[in-house]
Formats: sequence, structure tokens, C-alpha cells
Amino acid sequence: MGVVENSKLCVVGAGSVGSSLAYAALIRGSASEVSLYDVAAPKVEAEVLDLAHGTQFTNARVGGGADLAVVEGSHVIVVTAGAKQQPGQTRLELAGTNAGILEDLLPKLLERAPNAIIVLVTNPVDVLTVVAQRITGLPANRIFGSGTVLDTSRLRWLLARRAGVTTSSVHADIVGEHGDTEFPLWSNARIGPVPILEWRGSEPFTRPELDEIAYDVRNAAYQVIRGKGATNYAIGLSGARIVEALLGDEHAVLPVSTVLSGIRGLEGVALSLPSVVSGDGAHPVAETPMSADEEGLLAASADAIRASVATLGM
Ligand code: 6V0
Repeated sequence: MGVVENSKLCVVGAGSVGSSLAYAALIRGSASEVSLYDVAAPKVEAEVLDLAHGTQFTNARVGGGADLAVVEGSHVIVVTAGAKQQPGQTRLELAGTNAGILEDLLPKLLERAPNAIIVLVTNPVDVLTVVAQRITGLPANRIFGSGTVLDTSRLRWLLARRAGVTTSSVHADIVGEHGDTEFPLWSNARIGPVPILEWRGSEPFTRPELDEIAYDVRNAAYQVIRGKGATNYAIGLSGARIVEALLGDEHAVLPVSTVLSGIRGLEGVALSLPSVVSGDGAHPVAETPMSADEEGLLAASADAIRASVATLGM
């Protein structure tokens, strides 16, 4: 994979997710320069040094620190800064804390890199995508969330393993909220060219089995967090994949979270749908086919996100 020439990525937040994302971007050659910014100076300086020590084996430059000047010249900024859910803390409390951080941070980032495309990873990502778009006033294609790219990768891995095929031959997407109301578009899921329920390369899939797989995807993060306290590698790779689609002007279809304006009657709410990701940002694919049931699930997911945004009073 070639490095995208003259392209600068800035990762904001040098915690588990941000530093893994920077590491994945370096190894994949997602950008020719990767910069890491965090308010915690000793932490970010140590992460930058550790990454820089490996650059003999990559083709990208590394920099960063606790001074906002490291953001300057960025073509893409990925925001991973913020708190994680603490024991006993509700998702809503987390949303309030992280919305406050974005209110302070986003104008400063845009002051340093006025033309950058901004990708949010911080949770709850869909709620914060709505908040971030309102704070910045940027068009929806220029400020969007990593959404269900990670969840879709989890789904494809589970299906590939079960069907006995390679992951890239599984065509299936998780859409909606990155969270408890997300769901797979089973009506359009395929292994190679074969609709999933017709696949006979192994034991046929059954409806209850598909429900169980969807449940496992929804709960995957909880399982990882129980064991190691955070998820970082797969979200790092997912973020790097989004970055290279942007910087490489790929027009790749990825399920990122954008603020919608009219698709399936949804307005002013951010959720994930397959979207074309290119140098211009992300544009959801309006004609994504859905069954009537799936359309109902999407509306329910939108309601959940809308309710969270409303409680923030923004
Ligand atoms: P972490 O390891 O606590 O790192 C967060 C970092 O943000 C810390 O280093 C902080 O110093 C830094 N930070 C806080 N405020 C600021 C600020 N104003 N400016 C710059 N840096 C700041 O958390 P971790 O990296 O594990 O998670 C980061 C966020 O990503 C959390 O909100 C997670 O819930 C979220 N995730 C989102 C995923 C997704 O798929 N969208 C997946 C995993 C985690």
C-alpha cells in the first residue's frame, strides 16, 4: 500500500484509541505525515517519541505534542479526545462531558486548520456528530463520525469465520447508531454474490443464528472492555481506513455517521449509512435498499439519538 503523498493527518487525543489510530495510519501509509495532539503533555510527548522510534520501518513522518501548532497544515483531523464511560456513569453524562470538550476544542482546531475534514471518534459518536456540526457550522460532508465502520468490520469477521470465506468476500453492513440500537442490513447481506440465507458453502445460516450474530456485534465492545479496559486496535484500523479513503480521494463506500437532511425522512440527526468517502468528505448513499422492518429499526435508532441530543439542551 503506497503512502498518500503530501498529506497530513492530525489525531487529537493520544489515549488508547488515538495512539493506536496513529500507529495504524503509520503502518498502513494512510498519510505522509501523522501528528498527535493532546492536552496531557508528558503522555503525548512519550507517544510521539515511541511512534517516531519506529519510523525506520514506515514511510511516514511523525510529530506532535501539547501545543495546538501541531494541528497546522492538517488535511484530516480525527478527534478521539474525551472521557470514556466510567463505572456508574450513564452514557448521557458522558455525552455532556464530551460535548463540553468539543465546544472548546473544535473552534481551536479549525483556527489552525481551516480547510480540514474532521472525523469524530469520541463517544457517543452520533450524538457528538450532531453537536459538532452545530458548533462548527460545517457542511455535513466535512464533519462526520466513524460511526459503524468498526461494528461492520466486527460483523464481517464473524460472518466470514462462520461461512469459511475471507472477510473481504462478505458484503454486509451495520447501520444506525454506533451503540445499542444499531442493526445489520440483513435484507441485502451477501457472501460473494449469494444472499446470506441462500449461502450453502457451509451449514446454511438460520434467522436465530443471524440474530445471535447481530447481538454479538452489538455487545462486542463490552466484551473487550471487560477483559482489557478499552477497545483500541480495531477502532484504530477503522479510523485509519476512513482517513486513507479521504486523503486518497477513493470514493470508497463506508458506513460512517453523517448528519442527515432528508434521507428516509430523517433530518438533523446523525447516524451511519453506507456513504461515499472521498476528498470531499462523506456523502450517504440515499438509495441504500432496506426492508420495511429495517426502515423501522432505522427510525427507532434515529429517535434514540435525537432523544440524547435533546437532553443536552444544545
Ligand atoms: P483515553 O485513553 O482516556 O484517551 C483520551 C485522551 O483524550 C486522553 O489522553 C486525554 O488527555 C485526551 N483529552 C481530553 N481532553 C482533551 C482536549 N480538550 N484536547 C486534547 N486531548 C484531550 O480514552 P480512549 O482513547 O480509550 O477513548 C477515547 C474516546 O474514543 C472515548 O470517548 C471512547 O468512548 C471513544 N471510542 C470510540 C469508538 C468508536 O467506534 N467510535 C471506539 C472505541 C472508543
